[in-house]
Amino acid sequence: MTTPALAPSPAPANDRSPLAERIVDTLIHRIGKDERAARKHDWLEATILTLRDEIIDKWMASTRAAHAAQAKRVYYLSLEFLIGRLLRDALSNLGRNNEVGRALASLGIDLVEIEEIEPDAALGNGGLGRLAACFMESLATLDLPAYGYGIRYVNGMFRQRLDDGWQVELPENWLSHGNPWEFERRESAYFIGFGGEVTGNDTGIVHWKPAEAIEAIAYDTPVVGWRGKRVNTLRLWSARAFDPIHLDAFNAGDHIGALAGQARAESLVRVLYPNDSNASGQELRLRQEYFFSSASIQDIVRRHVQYFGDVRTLADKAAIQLNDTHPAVSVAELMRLLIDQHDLGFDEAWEVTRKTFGYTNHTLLPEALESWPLPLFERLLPRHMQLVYAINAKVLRQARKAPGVDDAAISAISLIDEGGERRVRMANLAFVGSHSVNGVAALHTDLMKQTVFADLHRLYPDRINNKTNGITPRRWLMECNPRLTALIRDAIGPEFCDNTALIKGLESFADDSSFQERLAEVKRSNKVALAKYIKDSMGLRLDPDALFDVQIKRIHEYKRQLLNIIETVALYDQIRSHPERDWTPRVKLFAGKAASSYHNAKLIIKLANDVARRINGDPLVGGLLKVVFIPNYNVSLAERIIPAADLSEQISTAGMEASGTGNMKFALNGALTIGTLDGANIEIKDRVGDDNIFIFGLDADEVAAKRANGYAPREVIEGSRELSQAVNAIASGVFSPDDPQRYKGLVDGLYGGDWFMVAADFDAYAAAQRRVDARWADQPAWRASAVRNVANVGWFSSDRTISEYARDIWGVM
Ligand code: 26Q
Repeated sequence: MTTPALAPSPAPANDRSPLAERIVDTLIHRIGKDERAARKHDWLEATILTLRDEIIDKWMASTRAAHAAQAKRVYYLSLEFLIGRLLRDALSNLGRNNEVGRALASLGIDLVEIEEIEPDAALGNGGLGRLAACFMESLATLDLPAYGYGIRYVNGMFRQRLDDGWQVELPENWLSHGNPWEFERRESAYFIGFGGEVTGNDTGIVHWKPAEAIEAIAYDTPVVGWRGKRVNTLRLWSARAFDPIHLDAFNAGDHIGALAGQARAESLVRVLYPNDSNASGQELRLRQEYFFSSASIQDIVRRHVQYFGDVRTLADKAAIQLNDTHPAVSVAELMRLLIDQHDLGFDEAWEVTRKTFGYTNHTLLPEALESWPLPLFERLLPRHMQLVYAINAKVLRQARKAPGVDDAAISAISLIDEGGERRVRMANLAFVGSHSVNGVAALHTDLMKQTVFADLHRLYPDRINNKTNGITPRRWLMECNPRLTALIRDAIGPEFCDNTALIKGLESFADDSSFQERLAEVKRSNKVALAKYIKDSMGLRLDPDALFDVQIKRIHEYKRQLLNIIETVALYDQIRSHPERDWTPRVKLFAGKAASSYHNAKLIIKLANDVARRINGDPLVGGLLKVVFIPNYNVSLAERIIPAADLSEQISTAGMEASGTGNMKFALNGALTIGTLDGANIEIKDRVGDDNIFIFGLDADEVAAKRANGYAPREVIEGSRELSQAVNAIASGVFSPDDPQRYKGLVDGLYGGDWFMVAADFDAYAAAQRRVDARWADQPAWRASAVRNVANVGWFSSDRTISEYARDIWGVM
C-alpha cells in the first residue's frame, strides 16, 4: 500500500477552473493516477504535460510560419545545453504563472513545491553549456527560426557530494522519472558509421564502407520565447544499435558485430565528459562528437533538400554555428555529404561549407584545445581523414602564395600538428571551414588574434570578430528574482521586460534614498531565503545582515578560488589579532564542481571546507566571519544564490577567462563585483563605471610580461606579511591537523612558479577587499552602486548578443 505524499484538501469540483480540470484529466488519463493516489511527481508531470499540449500549437505554428516564409534557419550545434529546470521558465515566458498557481492551489498543490522537484537538466559543464541555453531562449524571443542540436546524455553532469569536505561524484540520473518535456521522433533517425574502409579515391567515386553503424534518434524539447512569441526546437540525439535487417541495406554486413554493438551504441550517449578545461583525448569523446555532428548535419541537409530542392543553396537558407570545436568534425561531415552523396565537386562543396558555418571559440587555454591523434582519427573516420588532408592541401597551397607566410606560419596554419605525434587540430579545421570566427568578449577576441590564431588571422584578417556574451534576463532576473523585478517595474514601468536596455532608466533612482532602501529590503529578503536554504540543507546558521561574498563557478586554478581562500585565512588572522576593530561581518560562500580527474581542484574544495570548519567553529571570530561551501552547484542553485549576493568574485588571472557570464548575472541582480581586468569584467566596468566595481591586480599584458621576464613568487610571498602568514598556516597544517602535509603540494605550486599569479595579485586583492569593507560601511553609497550596476548591465542581455550574431554572422536580421 502506498500513502499519498500529499493530503490535499481539494476544492469542490464545481469551483475548479477549466485549467484545473485539464490538469486532473491529464493526471487520470495520461499518468493513470487519481487525485488521491497522486504524488508530487505525478502532479509535476500532469502540469508539464498539460502545459506542453498548449505549447504544441504555438510550436507547430512557428514551424509552419518559417516554412511558409522560406526563412533561413539558424542551427546551434553544441555538445552541451545546460538548460536547468524548464517549468518555471515556460510558465513565466507564457505569462501563465499565476493562473497555473491558482489552478494547482485549488487542487491543494503548491506550484513552487512542484517546480522545485523538477530535475535540473545538467547537460553541460559550465559557461559554454549555459550560454547555449540562454541563446536558445533569446533566439525564440527574437522570433528567429532556430534549432539547437546536442546529445541526450543519460547521465548529465555528475552530482557532487561532500564527504568530510572531499568531493565525491555520483551519477545524475535526470531521466529516472521520465522526461515529460520531450518528444521521441522515431521518424527522424539516421545511420552513423564508424571505421571500415574507403574505396576509390578523390578523383573517382568514393565509397565509405563503415565497419560499424549506430542509429541516431531525435528527441525534441520545445523552447519557449518571451511572451510565447515563438517556440523553437532543441533536438537531442540518442543512440541505438540498429536493426540488423537495416544493416544489410547499409552495406556494413557484420550482423554479429552489430548485435554486440548494442552496448557500444548505448555507451555513446551514456555520459557527459565532466571536464571543462582539458581535452580528454579519449576515443569515446571523438565518437560522441562525430555521432552528434553527423546526425545533425544529415538532418539539416535533409530538411534543406526537402524544402528547397537544391543542396547548392544551403548557405542561403541555413546558418550553422559551432559552439567551440566540439562539433568541428561537422565541417568534414558536410563536405562528405556534399561530395559523396550529392555529387558536388570539391571546390563547390568547400564554398558551400565555408559560407554555412560559423565558429565560436571559448578558450585560449592550450590544454583545452582539441586535437586528435591522427591514427585514431583515421581509424574511426577514414573518409573524413581524406577530406581533412584535401582541405589542408587547398588551404596550405593558398597560404604559400600569400606574402610573408614562412615555414613557421605554414606549420601553425596546418590542420595537422606535426610536432611529435601527428594530430588533427580541430580549432584550425573549424577556423578554415567557417566564414566567421568569433570570440566571446573584447579582450578574448584580441588575444585570439595575437596568440592561438595569429597566423590564421594574418591569412584571413576579416574572419575573426567579437560577440560579447550575454545572459537571458528572463531566467536571470525575472524568474530568479521576482522581488527585484517587481521593484524595477514599480520604478520604471513594465516595458523593460520587453527591452532590457530600458533598465538604464533605473539610474535616475541611484541616489533616491527611498528607492535605495527598498532595494536593500529586496536584497535582505533574498538573503534570508538563502540563509534558510543553507540552514535546512547544511544546518549552518548565517546572519542575513552580514556581507554575502560569493564565488560560484567551476573550480579551476585559473579562476583562483585559492586566492579567495588565502585572503579569507589572512582576514581570519587579522580578526583574531585585532578583535577590537570594526570588522565587516562577512559570509564567504563558495560552490562549484571540480573535474573528477583534476587533483588540485579537488584539493582546493577540501581546503575551502577545512578552512570553513576551523573558522566557523572558532568562537573568537564571534560570527564576524563564516565560510560555506554549498555542495552540488548547478543552475537551480545559482538561481537561489545570485539574487542573495552582495559581492561577486570574478578574480581569474587576467587573460585566462574568455568572458565569464556569472559576472553579468550578479551585476544584474545588484551585486558589486570584485574582479580583475579579464574577460567581460572589462566591459562591465566600462558600463557600470570605475566607482561601482572593485578592480584589482595585474592586467593581461602585465601577466604576460611577468611570465616572460621571469617571475619570482618566493620573493613576493616573503615580501608580504599577510600572505606569508596565511600560506604558512595552510602549509603547516593549521587547517588540516589530521594530515598536516595535505596542502604541501598546493603551497609548493605557489612557491615554485605560481603560474596563476596568486601571490603576485594577493596584496592588491586584499587591498580591494578593504575598499569593499569601506564602501559597505557607507550603506547609502553601497546601495547607490548596486542600483548603478543593475541599471547599466542591461546591455549584457543575450538578446543583444543574439541580435549581433543574427546580423553579422547568420544574415537573418
Ligand atoms: C573538450 C574535449 C573533451 C572533453 C571536454 C571538453 C570541454 C568541455 C567543455 C572543453 C571545454 C568545455 C567548456 C568550456 C567553457 O565552459 N568555457 C567557458 O565558456 C563561457 C561561455 O563563452 C565563457 O564565459 C567562459 O569564460 C569560458 O571559460
